[in-house]
Amino acid sequence: MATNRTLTMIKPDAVKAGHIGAILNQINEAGFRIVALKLTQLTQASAEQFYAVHHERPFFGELVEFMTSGPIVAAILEKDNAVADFRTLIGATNPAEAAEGTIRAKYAKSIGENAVHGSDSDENAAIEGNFHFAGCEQY
Ligand code: FUP
Repeated sequence: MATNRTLTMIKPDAVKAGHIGAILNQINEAGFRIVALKLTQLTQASAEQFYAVHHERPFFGELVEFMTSGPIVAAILEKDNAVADFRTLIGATNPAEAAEGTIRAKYAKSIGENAVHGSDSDENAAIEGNFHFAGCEQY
């Protein structure tokens, strides 16, 4: 079933650099409604679970290390066509290839430390939203 929701994380690099407010503002200005929001930190086990699809990739260890290196902001966002529109808003995985004005072009340091996550499908948006938030935390 298609939904109008996506899951984002403001990653440890962007939180450490003080970009939470600017990134949430850009998300709001782009027309997304915040359904759920929290500052939290992934554990080794929860990061490995979240990124299980990448388990065999050569960058998996670095990815888990980075994502557990400090707090993140997790949020569920709602908008028509949320998954695709949010991926447009954040830009390419590699900030060197991200379109001008996108969140990754503005705030990401590298392909590994790339400021934000965005779900890649409606199915994963639902899984990832429920990974971070209980039903009673989703408004
Ligand atoms: P994206 O959907 O744009 O977040 O990108 P992917 O699902 O392909 O990758 C998930 C995360 O793995 C990225 F955010 C950063 C990390 N990654 C690397 O560190 N190196 C790579 O070559 C590709 C991804």
